[in-house]
Amino acid sequence: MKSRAASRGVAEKSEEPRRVATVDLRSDTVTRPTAEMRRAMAEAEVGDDVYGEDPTINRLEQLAAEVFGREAALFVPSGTMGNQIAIKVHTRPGQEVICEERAHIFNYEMATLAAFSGCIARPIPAADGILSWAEVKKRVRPKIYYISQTGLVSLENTHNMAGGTVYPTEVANEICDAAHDAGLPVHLDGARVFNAAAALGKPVAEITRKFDSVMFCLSKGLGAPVGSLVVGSRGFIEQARAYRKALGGGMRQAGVLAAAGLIALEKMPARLRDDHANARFLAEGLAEIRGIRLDASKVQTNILVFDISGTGLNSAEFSRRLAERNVLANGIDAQTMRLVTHMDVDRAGCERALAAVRGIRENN
Ligand code: TLP
Repeated sequence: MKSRAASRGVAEKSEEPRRVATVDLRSDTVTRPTAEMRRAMAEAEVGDDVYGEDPTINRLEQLAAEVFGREAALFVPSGTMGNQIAIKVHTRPGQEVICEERAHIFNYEMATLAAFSGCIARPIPAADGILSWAEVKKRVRPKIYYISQTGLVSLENTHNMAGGTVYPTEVANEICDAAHDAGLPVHLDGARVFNAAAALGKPVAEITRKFDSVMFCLSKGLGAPVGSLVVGSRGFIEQARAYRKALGGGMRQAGVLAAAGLIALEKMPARLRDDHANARFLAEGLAEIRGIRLDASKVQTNILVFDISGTGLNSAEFSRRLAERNVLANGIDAQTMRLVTHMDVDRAGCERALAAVRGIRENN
């Protein structure tokens, strides 16, 4: 059978031998650029983006603004930088940022909301990572001068560590409307918002319309090697551009990266359903394996998290045994594993991953 690399026209022998042997389900961040992206990168027209003169970045920012129905967009090196710039624009030092307790901005962004924006998180636990206005409302601080004030509400769609869960659009809209009535801006960590849109069968513009700002990643399910965008009003993006520079994110001739990003944004959303079907396939197979606990019906997108305590192994040992069988996956905590499907893992790869897990169970 032709491998994915071969079918995408990549010279796998010389460039990427690992792809053939290993099923890498650690994250959708591990994808490598397609042959078409590599060609576009080689041929990209570039200029100095700090002067606003990189035509490829300008095209990407314009396209992103159009796709999200916004006035403007800003290309940033990473999702983390995009989120943290948005938090900085929306808040003042001494304020609180409401988010779900497993949120990426709170757990995986190096406490930058404290270090850069001078804020603290006000995390809220929520089933499947999906907040409701009823829960958010309880944590909005009363307007009393001697207590810290809420500065921002931040949602994550899809919610990564909750297992790629999707916000029902009405729930997100209600939070945005009510937060706005309370005078609060709402940011969306939409690292995987195209996965959410694919699961809901709606355009990203429709499911994000009420947010004040949205960050989305090109370098996850969309397969670009580097890059994220922040979208919002012209005024918001003007401030964001200054903070991007402050963080060292003025990338000069980064049109070589934006060229791959354009292909990611134009062509790759259409294939995310394949990743979702593969994740569901994996989930259904795993649910049948003794000692593994997961509800396959909850797997809506490309991420699955499952409990392995019934196997008697911790996640470090489980990952090690998977790696021995050429399957890579990470634990979230001692009992919980996360698998993420993406364009470099096909159905045959998922079958091999399932066989590896069955193999582990037969031997322990
Ligand atoms: N997520 C990574 C890890 O950092 C956990 C992954 O492998 O899933 N928001 C969300 C919801 C994310 O999942 C991530 C990355 C980011 C932001 C940050 O993006 P980058 O890695 O580009 O800074």
